[in-house]
Amino acid sequence: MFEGLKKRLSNFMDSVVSKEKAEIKEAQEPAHNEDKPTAVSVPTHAHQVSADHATHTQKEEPEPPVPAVTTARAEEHRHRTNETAKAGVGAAAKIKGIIFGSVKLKENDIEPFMEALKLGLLESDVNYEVAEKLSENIKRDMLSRSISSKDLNSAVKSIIRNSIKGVLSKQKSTDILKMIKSKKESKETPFKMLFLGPNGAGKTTTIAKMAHMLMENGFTCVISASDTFRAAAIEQTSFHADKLGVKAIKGAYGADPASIAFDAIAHAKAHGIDAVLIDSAGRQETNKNLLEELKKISRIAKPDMKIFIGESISGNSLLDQVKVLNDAVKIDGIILTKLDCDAKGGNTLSLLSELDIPVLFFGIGERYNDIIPYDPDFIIENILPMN
Ligand SMILES: Nc1nc2c(ncn2[C@@H]2O[C@H](COP(=O)(O)OP(=O)(O)OP(=O)(O)O)[C@@H](O)[C@H]2O)c(=O)[nH]1
Ligand SMILES: [Mg+2]
Repeated sequence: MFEGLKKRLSNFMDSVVSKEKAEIKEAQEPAHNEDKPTAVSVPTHAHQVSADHATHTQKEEPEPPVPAVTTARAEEHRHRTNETAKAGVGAAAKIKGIIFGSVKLKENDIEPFMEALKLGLLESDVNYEVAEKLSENIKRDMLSRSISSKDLNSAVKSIIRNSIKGVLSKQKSTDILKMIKSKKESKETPFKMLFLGPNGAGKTTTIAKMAHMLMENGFTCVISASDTFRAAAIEQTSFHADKLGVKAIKGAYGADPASIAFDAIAHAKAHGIDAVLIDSAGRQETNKNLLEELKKISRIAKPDMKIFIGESISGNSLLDQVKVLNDAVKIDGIILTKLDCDAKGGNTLSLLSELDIPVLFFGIGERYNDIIPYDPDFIIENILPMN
């Protein structure tokens, strides 16, 4: 799951951390060496005075007492020498935080990594603007903080995780189950959901998963088999409906999908059913006729939610697909499928950063319960686990 992004981000983190560690080590080594010799390496005036005295007198005279003033000067010199040595250590320490235990990264230090990060994000299907924004955020965070030199690894990781979380958490929270409940309580059932998106993205499977979820939460539902276009689409819907014990409203192949949705809504109203799940034929965003058909279903069914079903593995095209369909019918929510496959994951970041449409669920397999609510922490744990 999110394999590409995961690899890029941990490579980035490892390279920043190992460079910093190497520099800390380098800065520490001279610091240790300087500590020891400074106190003894610089001869004091006191020693020099007594040595000169011994050479010049050539006699075994008792050494005269060192004048008080000389001792004071020697002390002062020793003190100054030690201070100079400390200042040397201090400079290294300031850069790499040996004394204070923290590192302050500098722009020049991290610039090459930021370029590598941006490239890595692009290769993981994050689009250009988002890759730029994200690496700017990460860079700003890195430069603005003192990072604990003892725990560089987790400190750098936290910075990256927080930047990504900023992108992932900006969407408004949308709880479909709550929405269905409140419509039911105000006796305005059914709650209508239209599922749309490209061919093979997982619309019909996701409808079956949603029906299963609704029933598990005590709601009743009916499925509108409104894909009258693709061969075997109606049988596929019936298969799931039968398995789940849910009614599917069907028509003939080639029939008007909007009229089938209309019938399903009428059925739900007549039987006090809580929700209608409307399937639709897969369409490419470039197919004008199918876009018109979608607008018609939307006009007639008046869905409470139009939900785009997109594949997490569809790379950079995902964002464009959503934009075109959003222009056509205004999308209220997104479900990303196939996260169990080897998705690079970057397109999820792009989607959340670029659009103001909430991601509702993730599809993580082919079974009915392979669907989980959108959760930024789930993504972050997947792409850069804390432990
Ligand atoms: N691994 C995995 N497979 C999925 C997931 N969701 C759907 N699929 C599979 O994707 C394939 C296509 O799913 P459908 O539900 O038929 O997709 P669709 O969008 O209705 O397709 P069309 O009706 O042809 O446009 C099926 O084999 C599903 O089992 C998912 O989350 N993970
Ligand atoms: Mg389908």
